[in-house]
Amino acid sequence: MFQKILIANRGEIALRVLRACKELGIQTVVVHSTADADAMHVRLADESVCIGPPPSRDSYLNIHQIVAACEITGADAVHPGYGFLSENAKFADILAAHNITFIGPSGDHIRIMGDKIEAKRTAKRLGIPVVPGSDGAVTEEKEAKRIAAGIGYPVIIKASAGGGGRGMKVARTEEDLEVALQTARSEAGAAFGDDAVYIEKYLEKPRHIELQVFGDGAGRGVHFGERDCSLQRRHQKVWEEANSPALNAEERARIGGICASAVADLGYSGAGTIEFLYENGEFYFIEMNTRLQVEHPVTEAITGIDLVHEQIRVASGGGLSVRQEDIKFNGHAIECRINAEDPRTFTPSPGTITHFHTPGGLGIRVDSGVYSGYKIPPYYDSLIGKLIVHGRNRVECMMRLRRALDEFVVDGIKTTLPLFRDLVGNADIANGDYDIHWLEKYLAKGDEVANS
Ligand code: MV4
Repeated sequence: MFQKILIANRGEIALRVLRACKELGIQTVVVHSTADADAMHVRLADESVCIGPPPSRDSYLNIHQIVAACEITGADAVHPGYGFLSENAKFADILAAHNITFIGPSGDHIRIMGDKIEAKRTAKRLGIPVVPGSDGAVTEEKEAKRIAAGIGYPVIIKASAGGGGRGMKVARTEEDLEVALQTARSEAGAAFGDDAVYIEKYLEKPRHIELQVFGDGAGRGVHFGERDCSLQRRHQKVWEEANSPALNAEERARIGGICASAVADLGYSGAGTIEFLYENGEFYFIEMNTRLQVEHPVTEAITGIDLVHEQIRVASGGGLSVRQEDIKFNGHAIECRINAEDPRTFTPSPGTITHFHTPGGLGIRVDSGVYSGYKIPPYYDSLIGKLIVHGRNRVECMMRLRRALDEFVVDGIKTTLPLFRDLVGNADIANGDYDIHWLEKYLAKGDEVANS
């Protein structure tokens, strides 16, 4: 087991990882920018190292400074959290070269999944159902038209170096295709320095359902069920739940089994998320994320398993603590992402939190790095906390969530809490009847968040 883990992140996820380390009796080091000297993760860690000025590229993304902080403190492993360097293959490789364990998959696995064409090719080879489309990159208009005619319009053109919604163009007819292909290629070249694009059938009203998987790096793979993350705005998740209101136990076991054996065959190590679009009872792979995700607590709530413990165990060579048959799905969990943003416009609202009071009671978890009197710096992501609610079933979970939202107080800044107070009263949400476009349509109607 590791003696000392360096946490290369900030905010709620730095705290999340700290808690797991403390439970396992592992010493902790955090790195921080000058803007985060007063942050909770700095206060709670055993040691801290200031690694640079506020901009992320000079601090949380500064590989040399982070490696130096490991050498100075004698950390034998790094947990990258999510975002920042968590899916940076070069960072994983550099740590390995310094005999420091990256708590995550190998640089090679990160690299494969970071290239969306390679990821899709790999998924298909491993028996995961993918969206019908081109076999690799498309450059010529003639070829694009032939593929699109084969799968049928509408089609979507995606950047291989994109992901998470960046660099996509929909073509509804053959007339649209030429412009869509050229725009997608030039935008991808400008944004990512790689103009490779691929074509897929465009699914009109899917849900976004993702499978939590784990590999032990030695040929074993398990799945921890799915999360429904369809409620998004501009590719930012807002509300996530486990299980998906759209799936039954048979569908879960089937797609879960496919994902677990794919991860095993790949020799994958650590936590991963296999993202699907789900429409008319069918799953279509879109991407794989090679990190712990923001929304992992809903999976922890329904399985009772600490996924960060599992990451640390696997990275240290101790293997997974569970076999597939030990993983049971109990009840229902919902996560609300509380952002320091205007609930109507989503404009960031940094500043001082004058009062912060979190809900409590059975089935309530709040993961947050902020406190009363804390000043939110303007440099980073606006997530200030996550409310995770668990109930024996979805109805109980929703009742408890409504109550927890009533108790939650965040004064001094604007937050997205009023949006969630509206959503818990909505009939479609109560029925679990939503797709990836539901939230944007709801927000466009503009008659919600009346009492914010
Ligand atoms: C799609 C799609 C429809 N058809 N692919 C957006 C994020 C990126 N991970 C993939 N995305 C999409 N890919 C096909 N073939 C629709 C989206 C999409 C979306 C996906 C998940 C959650 C929210 C979304 C919002 C708009 C578009």
